[in-house]
Amino acid sequence: MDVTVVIPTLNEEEAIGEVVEGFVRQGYRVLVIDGNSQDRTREIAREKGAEVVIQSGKGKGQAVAEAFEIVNSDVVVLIDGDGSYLPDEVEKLLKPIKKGIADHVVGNRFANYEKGAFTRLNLFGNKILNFFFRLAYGYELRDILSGYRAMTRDVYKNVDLKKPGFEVETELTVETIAKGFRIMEVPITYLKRGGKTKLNPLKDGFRIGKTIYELLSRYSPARYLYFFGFGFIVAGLISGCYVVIEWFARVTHFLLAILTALFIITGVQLLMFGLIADFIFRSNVEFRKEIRRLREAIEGEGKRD
Ligand SMILES: Nc1nc2c(ncn2[C@@H]2O[C@H](COP(=O)(O)OP(=O)(O)O)[C@@H](O)[C@H]2O)c(=O)[nH]1
Ligand SMILES: [Mg+2]
Repeated sequence: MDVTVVIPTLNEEEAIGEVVEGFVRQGYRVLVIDGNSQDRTREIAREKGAEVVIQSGKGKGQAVAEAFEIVNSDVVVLIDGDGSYLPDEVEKLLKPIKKGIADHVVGNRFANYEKGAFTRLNLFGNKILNFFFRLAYGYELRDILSGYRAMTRDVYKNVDLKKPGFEVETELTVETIAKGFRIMEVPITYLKRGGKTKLNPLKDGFRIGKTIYELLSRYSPARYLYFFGFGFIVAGLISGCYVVIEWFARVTHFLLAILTALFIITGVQLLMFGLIADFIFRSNVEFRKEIRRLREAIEGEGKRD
């Protein structure tokens, strides 16, 4: 299996050498995609044996998308250049892909993290965003924002990355499940980073939350509609109870009664639309899976001939 390690960097001179060396030592090809660092990042990376490219745009997301266009190996490993992940643990990520049981493997940092690797705000934000993700998408994942992952060519060539910045991990995760690829998590170690973080916990945290929500309407429209429909029905039930209680006390609220009916009808309609959307979405995913399976079967035949 031909593997390329992709490392997006922005002023990571403190740690990049060790990260690149850790992979080169194991015989992997390393591509550093740099955001025009103002320190010695590129020089050090080259010295240690990485290929270095300067990204054409701005942000980690843009850098990753560009790297995915340049690379064409069977598998891509994505990792931060800040020394917070261990190159020696890469086998853990590659194993499920080699075994053929996953297309995208994410290193779960919560399994084993060094004290101080997450700030308190960071830990809290991560937990909230992961919880929000599980609620919205119904996928049992614990660390959607991890920066250490491995993907097959099928995945990294097919994901649509539109966001420039730190929303990239969210997009990678959502795109993978929406397109019917198999994603799984494996426990990894997470260390305190060398150098300063480029992520602003509030601003980027908010952007990530917004991305989880936005992608939901595109990829799990059913749940999006269920949320709305459920809201309308609850509102209808509350105003309905009020109308009925008042009616027993011989007070009739005509307007509120009409509003109640509208709330409930709208709510039920939305649930029905959700059901239909869910059906279309699911069969779409199934179709993609089936097409991929067929293509693999045909390619397999071709090789045998
Ligand atoms: N090429 C490129 N890399 C970036 C940019 N912003 C951050 N990075 C790199 O992306 C990786 C993750 O960023 P980091 O600050 O560690 O975020 P955190 O892990 O979420 O705290 C690091 O290797 C950064 O150097 C950017 O604009 N361009
Ligand atoms: Mg980092």
